[in-house]
Amino acid sequence: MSRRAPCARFTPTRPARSVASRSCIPGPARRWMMRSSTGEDLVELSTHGGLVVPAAAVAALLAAGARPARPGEFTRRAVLNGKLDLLQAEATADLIDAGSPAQARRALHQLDRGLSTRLAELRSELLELEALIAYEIDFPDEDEGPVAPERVVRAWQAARGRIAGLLDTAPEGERLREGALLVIAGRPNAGKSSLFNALLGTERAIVTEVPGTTRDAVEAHAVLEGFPFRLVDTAGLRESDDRVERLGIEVSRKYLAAADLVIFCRDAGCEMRDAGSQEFLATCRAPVIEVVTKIDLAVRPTARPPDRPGVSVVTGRWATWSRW
Ligand SMILES: Nc1nc2c(ncn2[C@@H]2O[C@H](COP(=O)(O)OP(=O)(O)OP(=O)(O)O)[C@@H](O)[C@H]2O)c(=O)[nH]1
Ligand SMILES: [Mg+2]
Repeated sequence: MSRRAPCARFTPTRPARSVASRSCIPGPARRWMMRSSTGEDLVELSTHGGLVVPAAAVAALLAAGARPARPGEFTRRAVLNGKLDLLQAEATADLIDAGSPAQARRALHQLDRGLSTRLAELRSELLELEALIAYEIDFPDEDEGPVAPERVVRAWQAARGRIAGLLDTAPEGERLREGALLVIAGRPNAGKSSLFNALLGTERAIVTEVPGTTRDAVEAHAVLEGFPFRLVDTAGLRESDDRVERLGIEVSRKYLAAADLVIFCRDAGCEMRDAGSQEFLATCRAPVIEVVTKIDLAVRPTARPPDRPGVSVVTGRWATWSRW
């Protein structure tokens, strides 16, 4: 294929003939594009749809010496040719792996050089700072006089502020990529597994009326309101003589220590805060959403906080206390 002017396109008037089978590759369009995403010359062949025609076209190309691209090969070529930077290449993989709209949005933002631009700006700020300091060290007696200390301080503060901003958004990025760790905790029989299943939309965890049913943490990925979560159902928190249950509670505590967000379930029937729950809520580092469960069984009392959310997996209702 010869090199043509940028963006030149070539559409043959007659269908091409395959090398291997001499059969016809009918196609509405074949074209060369010079401004390709990889930065390399590219021939794009369009065939009619279906199974046979595209397969015949691919077979003909393979017979002529072509080979299928390896996974990520075009992105790699784009990086090598300076069309994408490494962060954009990573964003391409993130976009392909995106399991939620929020992840896709973030990957697209990065493909659009979101983080790359911020890093480029930081780089130039650091270079300016370095130049100011180097000037002061190397040429303290130059005619132009010393660099004003305020200028160095301003440059330093700008760079430091940008680094702090990047560090601030890093955990958020990590959560979006991996899914925020959302742990469902509470006393035994509080309805944790039922809520877990309802959020997942599938019967993933065992539910029974026996307190202490869940003995190990059950983890699943979920997309809630467009955001990815690692949802974890845990063993109910209580003092227990049962060795297996104690081990399960230990696992619960480990998850709770690592949680990004905790849903603390409280059975509407026994809603008064017990000492254990109080202690837990006081020591939990992650934000805690207290949820009153089984609201279909509750009789509405008068003196309750109006803003605590309540749920019933039986009726499918989710409401704040004031609306029960
Ligand atoms: N009426 C009613 N019953 C519920 C509701 N949610 C859970 N239950 C029942 O409450 C009991 C305990 O539910 P689970 O979801 O197993 O409770 P848990 O907190 O996971 O219990 P453990 O695993 O033992 O700690 C079961 O019999 C459920 O059917 C609800 O919203 N309404
Ligand atoms: Mg359970």
